Amino acid sequence: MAKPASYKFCFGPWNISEGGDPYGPTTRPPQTFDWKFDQLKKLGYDAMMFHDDDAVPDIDGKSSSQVIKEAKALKKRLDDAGIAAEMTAPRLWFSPQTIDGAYTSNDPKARQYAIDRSLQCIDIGKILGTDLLVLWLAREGTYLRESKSGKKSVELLVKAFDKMLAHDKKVRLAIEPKPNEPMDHAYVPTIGHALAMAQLTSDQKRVGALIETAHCILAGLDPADEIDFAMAFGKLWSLHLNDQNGLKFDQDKPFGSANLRSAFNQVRVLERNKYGSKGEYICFDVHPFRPTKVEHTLAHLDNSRRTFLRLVEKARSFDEAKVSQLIGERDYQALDQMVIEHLLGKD
Ligand code: XUL
Ligand code: MN
Repeated sequence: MAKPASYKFCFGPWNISEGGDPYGPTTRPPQTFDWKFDQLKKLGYDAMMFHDDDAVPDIDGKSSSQVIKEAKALKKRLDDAGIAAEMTAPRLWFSPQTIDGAYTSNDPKARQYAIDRSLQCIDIGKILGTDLLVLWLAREGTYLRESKSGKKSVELLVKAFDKMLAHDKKVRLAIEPKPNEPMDHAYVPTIGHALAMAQLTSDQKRVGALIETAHCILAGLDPADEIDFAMAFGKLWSLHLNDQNGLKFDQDKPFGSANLRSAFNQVRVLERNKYGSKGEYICFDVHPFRPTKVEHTLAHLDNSRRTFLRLVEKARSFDEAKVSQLIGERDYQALDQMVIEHLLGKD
């Protein structure tokens, strides 16, 4: 029998966070990048995700030669530690230039800033050895519908994507949809929207998607179905597994924390579609709960990976022949109970 696939894992420096929320200050001291970097391998992870300013802090105040110098120094550190860079992503939602949106801002100077910063982010990715540019379109949407045109915004997004595709013939864009937060309504809320947008670009083969569990749930959709949908198009190039307790603020809970059955179904479709066989990583976009003590600051990352691996075992030991039999008999009551008892440990 062929050896079952093994998975590669990653997280970003922002996933070791300090517990601040809009209603209160941080609850843990910040950890340095160096400390986070050193924990990665110890936790059994293989790669790190980088916003452009995770890779080069205070990026806006630096000359391009300085940015390149710092990216090269980071690449050396990554190589020395045996850590890969999974992706880079322009963090376009912090800057004063993007208050009214980045690629879809009503201000042409803001749009240019967003594009210039994205092209620079592609260059950083190239130095770090990744061709994957993740685009979470945080401020591409509206607080009030009358302030922008949806059709014009699609055109502006496609124009921005085309500039990125032309800038580097190897780069692949992975759009990370999210329906809301920080915006009231985002222009690219689901995987269907992301893949439809890909069709309008100058090189649709290089435009794909990243699915985040919590973002699917915020859109009222089933994460496993979204994964299946993207993989039916060969377009799932990265994944942010986490969890989310319904239609609330973006919670980024540990994987499986709110809905273990949904987590099982996500793992089952990943297994069925052989996610990872083209080098794709399992990334956990998770955060510690606000009350977490400093000594437990890494538990959410360790736990998410452990839960994932346990669910891989559960997916592999799920009696698929029995499933087919029950489907054939249209005995969905028995199928439902079979899933529950399998997850409870009674096989
Ligand atoms: C925001 C989110 C981001 C992206 C990376 O909800 O998920 O952290 O994953 O830019
Ligand atoms: Mn994410």
